[in-house]
Parts: sequence; C-alpha cells; structure tokens
Amino acid sequence: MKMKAAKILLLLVCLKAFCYAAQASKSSDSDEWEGEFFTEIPKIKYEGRSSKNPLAFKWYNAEEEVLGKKMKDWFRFSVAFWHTFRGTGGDPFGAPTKHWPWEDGTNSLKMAKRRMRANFEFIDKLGVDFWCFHDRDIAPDGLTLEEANQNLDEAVALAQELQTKNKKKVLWGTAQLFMHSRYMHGGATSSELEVYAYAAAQVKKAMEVTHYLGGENYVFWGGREGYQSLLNTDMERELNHLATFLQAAVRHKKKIGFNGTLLIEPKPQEPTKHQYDWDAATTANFLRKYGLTEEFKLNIECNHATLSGHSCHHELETARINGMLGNIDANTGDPQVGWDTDQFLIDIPEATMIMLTVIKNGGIAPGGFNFDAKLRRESTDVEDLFIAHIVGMDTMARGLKNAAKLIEDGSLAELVRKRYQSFDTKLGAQIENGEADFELLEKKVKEMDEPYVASAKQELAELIFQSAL
Ligand code: XUL
Ligand code: CO
Repeated sequence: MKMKAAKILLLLVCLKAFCYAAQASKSSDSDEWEGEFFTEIPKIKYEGRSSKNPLAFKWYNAEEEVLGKKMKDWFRFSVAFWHTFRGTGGDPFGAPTKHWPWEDGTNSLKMAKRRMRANFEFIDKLGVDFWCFHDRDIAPDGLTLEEANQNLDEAVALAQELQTKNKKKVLWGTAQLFMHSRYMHGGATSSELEVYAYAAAQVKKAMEVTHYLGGENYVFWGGREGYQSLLNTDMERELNHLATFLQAAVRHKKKIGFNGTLLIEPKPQEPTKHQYDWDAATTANFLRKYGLTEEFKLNIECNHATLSGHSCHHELETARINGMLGNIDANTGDPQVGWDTDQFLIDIPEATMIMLTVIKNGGIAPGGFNFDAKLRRESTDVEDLFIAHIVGMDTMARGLKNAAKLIEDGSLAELVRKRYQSFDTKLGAQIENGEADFELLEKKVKEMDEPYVASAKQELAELIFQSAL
C-alpha cells in the first residue's frame, strides 16, 4: 500500500514538473507571456467562516463596515513585489527552490515586464488595491546609471499602463541601496563620497518614478546605513551625512511636486551589525535632532520590532504617540529564530493589539498594510502565494473585529482610565500642566497619609482582552 502511494506521489510530482517545463518553454518562445499566469486560481472571494475553501477569505470582507469604515479602507493591503515576484527560496546554504512557470531564469527586461504582468494579475485576483516595490526589483540594473534608469523607465511605463487598466495603486516605492557591492559601507552613510552621490542619484530617480506612478508614500529603509565596528567609524559624521541626504530628499520631493509621505522604516540590524534607525524611538530622536519631524513618518515592520527587543504593539504605540505612525509592514518573526524571517502574521492576539493602535490612530491612510512577507523556502506551489496572503489578510481582519469589540465594549478603556484617575484632580491637573513645583508637592505630602496604591489589574485587563478573541 505504502509503495503504491509513493508511486502515485512520484507520478504527480513528475507531471507537475513536466507541466511547469512545458509552460516555461512556451514562454521563452514568445516575447510576451500570452494569457493568464494564474490559470488554476479563481478570483479570491469572501465565503465566510464556514468555508473550507483555502482559496477564499473567511474573515476579510472588503466592503464590510467596522467602526464606520470599510475593511479595505482600514487596511489598504499591499503586495510586496520583491518577496512575491523576486523571492526565490534561495538561502546562504541552498539554491533557489521556487520555479514559477513564468520565470525564464534571467534578469532581462523582457522578464521584468512579464513579472510586472504577473504582479497585476496576482493583486487583482487577490482583491488587493496596492503594491510596493524597490527600483531594482522591477527592472534590471545597468552598467551605468543611465542604463539602469532607462530599464526602470520601460518597466514603469508598463506598470503605469497595467495600473490604469486594473485600477491599482502604488502604496510606496523605494530605492534598493543594499544589494550592489558599491553600497557595502552604506549609501547615505558610506565613507565614500562617490557612493553618497550615487545613492542620491538612485533615490532621486526612485522618487520620480514613485511620483509618476501616483505612489502615496516613499520609504527609506537603511539596511546598510550603520556600522560593523565603532573602531573604524565616525558615527557623528555618518549621522550628519544621513541627515543631509534626507534633507535633500525633502527638497527634491517638493521640487517635483510629490505629495506622498516620506517614511523611515526602523530596523536594529541585519544586514548591518548596528543600523542607525534602530527602532521607533531612536528614529524619532534622530528626526527631531535634524529638524525632520514634519517631513517624515515611520513605517513599522513587526519583525523589525521584535528584532529590536520590542513587541510590534510597542513600536506602533511609540510611533502613534509621537504622531509618526505612517505605515505597517505586516509580517512576523519566529519566536525561536533570531533573524528577520518575514513570515505572514497568523497570531490573532498580536493582530488584535496592532489594530487597537491603528483604530486609536484613526487608521493609517495614506499608509497601509504592506505584506513584507515571504513563503517559506519549502513552499513551492503557485497557490501557496495566494494562500499566504489570504491567511495574512484573514488574520488582520480578525484582529480588526476583535479590537472593534474591545473598543465598543469599553471595559478595557475604563480600566485604564480608572488606573490614572488620581490625576483627574486639581493637583493632578497642576502636575500635568507642569505647574506643580517640588515645594508644592512636598507641602502636599506633609498634609497626607501614606499614599494609597491601587492594583494595576493586569490579569483583569488580560481577561477582558482574551474574551474578545
Ligand atoms: C528589509 C525590509 C525592506 C524594506 C524596504 O528587512 O523590510 O524590504 O521594507 O526596503
Ligand atoms: Co519592510
């Protein structure tokens, strides 16, 4: 019996490999991929909780209103081009594992255009309105900046045409300043002036194409803006350079009439040992020091939050209370693995905490939820790309519904209000307005008994929280 099952399995695997090979050869004969990329995948619909169909939403119902806003407007979900269309499954120990039928194994302009077509079919079938990209994901680099820019222009012209046809939008664009060896010391913080200049020219072009595509935001993620050792690093000079770079970006944004939000995406390390935009608070302090708080917001990525030793909720709250919550790179790490695994988020309590902050913030538009997340190396079917996004979207929808329940119920907010009610007094107001000096407080202490200290009620807060899940 076992032998027979194994033989059938082998036959199926062979059939599938043959099928891929046949489709791939078809594609390499013609200049353009004809027809559909995802022939086996229907348009993903909401089927409700009882559905057992893996290619359907059980919770995410785009048009459903929650707290007066449609689900799709709370989330503004976006597909990350780099993971979904450039992720190969390769890792430092092993070769690529994903052999998508439309790939011909090259980084040609022809291939870039084919991928772009696949991208728009994918986001349309998934029912998502936005996508995000790095300049070098969507078009091949060139031997010169001019050549790279020309390639980018061709890919962007097609993207523009497909965006209009499919009614899709760019959530954010960005420049890839970490892959090319010239950026080994960083871009804006490189010790080499010519590299600083190159990075500026690349960002200039990436901002221009993001603007051309009607992008709603532009992201700076400083993967190599940091140091490996302080012994050979002038940290003060590098940070000053980073600031002048960002100030120049602001001037360029205004010059070209780009009204999108500029976002910085904090991450503590990886690939650099220490990244300057370590976490939300460090980045907020950097922006304040250099007078950039009016011009930038933050793009909080959950896996970056946990890498910096914080929860995603902590980073979102830090951004929110500083008026800097701009966008969310929705993903998660692995509790046992110490690096940026970029997994799709499936933790419902975490999604609920994320949505509590997003609701408190009144939403995050013009930002959104970008799935900066990838399939595991071992997930190699085309349908896995859809299933991964479906589970990510359903998880966030459950988070939204739970958070709305908690807000409508009000007992958690009441618990927090009560906890600080000793400050809802005349003296409390004096303290909070900065009018109570130490002499006044010393006088009050002399008039009162030993302070009454109430319970923090953490377990009750947790009880209320979990009852909404
Ligand atoms: C890397 C990361 C980037 C940024 C964009 O960890 O998150 O993909 O989101 O450069
Ligand atoms: Co990210």
